[in-house]
Amino acid sequence: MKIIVAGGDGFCGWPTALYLSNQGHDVIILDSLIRRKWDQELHSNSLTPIANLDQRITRWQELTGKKIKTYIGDLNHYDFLREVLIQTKPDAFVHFAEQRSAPYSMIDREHAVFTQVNNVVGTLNVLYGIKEIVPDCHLIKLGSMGEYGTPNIDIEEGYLNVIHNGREDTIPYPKQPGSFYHLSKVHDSHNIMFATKAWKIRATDLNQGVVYGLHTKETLMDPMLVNRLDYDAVFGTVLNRFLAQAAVGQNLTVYGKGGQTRGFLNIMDTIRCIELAIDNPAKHGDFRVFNQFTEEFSVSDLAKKVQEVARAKGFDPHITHIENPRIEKEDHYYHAAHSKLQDLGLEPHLLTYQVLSDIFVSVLEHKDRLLKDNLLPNIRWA
Ligand code: NAD
Ligand code: USQ
Repeated sequence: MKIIVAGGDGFCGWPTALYLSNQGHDVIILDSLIRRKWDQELHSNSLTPIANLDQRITRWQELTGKKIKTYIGDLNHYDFLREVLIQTKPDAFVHFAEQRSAPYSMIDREHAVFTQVNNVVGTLNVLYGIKEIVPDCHLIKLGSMGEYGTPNIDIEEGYLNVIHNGREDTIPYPKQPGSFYHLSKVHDSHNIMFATKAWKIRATDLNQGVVYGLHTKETLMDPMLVNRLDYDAVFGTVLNRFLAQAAVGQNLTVYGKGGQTRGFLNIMDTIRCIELAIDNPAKHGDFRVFNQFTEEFSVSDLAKKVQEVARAKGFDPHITHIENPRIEKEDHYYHAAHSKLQDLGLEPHLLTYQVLSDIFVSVLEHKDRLLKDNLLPNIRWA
């Protein structure tokens, strides 16, 4: 198939593009490269030294003979997107290309506005582009488990059956997100749902949990193909952050009580879930929603797991409960359905001691690049 991977220079997009290329698909990366500029803005870096996109795809072609075409541009620029769709006529459009950090969206008004415009307008343009140029193209859009928030009832996959005043209906599951970033994902979901109904296009919204790890079979083929790994308090996600903190002898920063529970998945399962969505496309007019995670953990659980793995390697990180910079429940019920991707064939890579230990070893290899000033959070929700 011909597949556009928008956001293909990023943490999830790069290994997905390589994997799909390796499976024989004709892969096209579309990316504005803005993620690299945010590193400059935040005086931050990827823990792993990442090559530029040209070097990456050149190396990939040298190693495998497979060509990945790139288009450098912004989804917010419709003329650019339109031209890419006309030239490539994709069968599937995998959409990772958003500002994905909750703390970044909470820096100030400008960053909140930027995040919502970047994400919501970018996705709206993709919807119009598909309608106008490639109406059969399957949109596979990365949403977030955080769209649902942490309700005191079970979370379903996208929809909820409700009986109200004696009448029954199936409605979109209520959304109670916890940042302007997560809200942008909710707005995207509503726009996609409306567009699929109105224009009979086909879309899958993948409500992904927090991703951990960095390597995949393809990124391990050569140092030039290594994936990025964020550990800073703005873009680093919690488990990768704890591993980086342990590697440089810093405390593991549990925010508040640490009972915050989320769905998690290994980056290797991210790429497989995308493949499953591509291989089993949504029907025209169908707004399909999958919850994309494999296990639930509290933040405190994860800190303890990292502490155990680090101790076995001769480190002794302390777990510290620091004041929570976010407004979120720190002790709550959490039980979310996530069977649809497994029904399609996902075989989860679970967070075993060995898996965690292997990721820790990869983090240790690059620990000298870590900028300690970037570890503690300084963006507050209140
Ligand atoms: P990332 O920041 O590493 O990559 C995103 C990529 O998109 C970057 O290369 C960036 O340059 C590009 N981009 C952003 N805005 C763009 C625009 N307007 N036009 C063109 N390119 C643009 O993020 P990631 O961790 O790879 O996340 C990818 C997607 O998955 C995001 O939509 C995110 O919300 C979602 N997601 C990520 C996680 C996670 O834990 N990383 C979890 C759940 C969902
Ligand atoms: N947390 C800590 N200590 C830290 C960092 C985070 O206790 O040092 C806590 C946070 O307070 C939060 C939880 O860990 O309760 C998860 O935080 P995170 O930064 O790992 O993840 P989050 O902000 O939710 O965002 C990430 C991705 C985002 C994606 C989301 C999936 O950056 O793109 O949408 O995970 S989900 O969480 O399911 O919404």
